[in-house]
Amino acid sequence: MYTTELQKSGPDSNKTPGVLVAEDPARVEEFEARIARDEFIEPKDWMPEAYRRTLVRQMSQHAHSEIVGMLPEGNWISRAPSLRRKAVLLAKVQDEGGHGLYIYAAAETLGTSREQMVDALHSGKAKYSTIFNYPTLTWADIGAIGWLVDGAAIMNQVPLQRTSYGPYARAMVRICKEESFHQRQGFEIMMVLAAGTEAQKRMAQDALNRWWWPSLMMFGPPDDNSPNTAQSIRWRIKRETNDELRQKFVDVTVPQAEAIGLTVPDPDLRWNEARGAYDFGAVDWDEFYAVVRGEGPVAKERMQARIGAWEDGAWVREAAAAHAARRAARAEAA
Ligand code: FAQ
Repeated sequence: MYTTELQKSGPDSNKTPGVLVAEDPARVEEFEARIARDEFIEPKDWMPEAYRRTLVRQMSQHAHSEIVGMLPEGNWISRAPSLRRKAVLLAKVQDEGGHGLYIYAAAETLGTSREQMVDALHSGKAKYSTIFNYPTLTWADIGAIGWLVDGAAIMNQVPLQRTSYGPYARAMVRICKEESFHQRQGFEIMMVLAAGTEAQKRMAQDALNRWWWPSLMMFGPPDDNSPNTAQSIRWRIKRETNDELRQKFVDVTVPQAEAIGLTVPDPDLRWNEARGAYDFGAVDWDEFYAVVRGEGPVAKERMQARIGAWEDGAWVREAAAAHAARRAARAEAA
């Protein structure tokens, strides 16, 4: 029985954090059988409280990542080198905003409000992906983000199309299609720069050098140090582990770098014939945990931008709520 250890609050006492309440074993058994049959769990279905909390944690972090992830690229819309690049980047950044909204909406079906999730982000209680705490210094960084960051995001999100919670899985279907376009536009930027002047090629290589290791960190800590993976795999929330996905990403991306004449900044990288996969060097996990703790190079700027945008947008939320209330009152009167 998994629930008793994880259970911090039961369905009847879930406002009391820290209270250990066992779930009804018959309901848990039925829930586990549904998971084993690969059925989707839907919002009105019974679910263990720990399953619900795990989903809210992962989905809200995921939604926050999409929204915070708009900032590094948004920063380059006004400086894109051509009208075509500007239009494409604008569309991409808007897509990321849309992804955040789908996932927030899916998370709300678990009984948490958008305000609660946003408040957790702004107060530092909720995490967002470490990758968005690094600065975008040159135009090539926009290529590197599309190629590597969206590439890593797709690798992680394709299996999430079969995650066990229905609304999350369905949101992922559209998101993956859009991420695929994002990855290609990033790769195309890198391809053009890598085939350009010496200075452009240097710029592309420098972006790859800076974004490679943080991209590998996106997959989370190694499996033997990942407190959530085992249970999330049992619940089929995660379909593949952090290390499995990281390996797949390396295997797919290294030949892409070679194809455009760029060098992956890892002296230990080599093809392992026996494994049919690349061996790669050690990720700097001290850096990862420092960034998770909020010590990333531009972490403060990112949070200031998000909090500022939320405060500046208050009048829009108020006006929309007033409009909805007036419409509802009119409909009731009619
Ligand atoms: N950054 O036990 P695990 C994108 C935390 S979307 C920060 O392995 P889990 C699109 C983790 O929360 C990118 N924190 O955790 C885009 C946990 O802490 P907690 C986001 C991290 O959940 C592209 C602790 O470490 N994608 O990029 C990170 O089983 C371009 C222990 O870790 C998703 O969120 C990290 N990298 O596995 C947008 C996908 N890794 O919460 C704009 C959905 C781990 O217990 C531009 N999420 N932590 O306090 C997932 O698949 C999982 O949540 C993982 C982590 C794999 C991220």
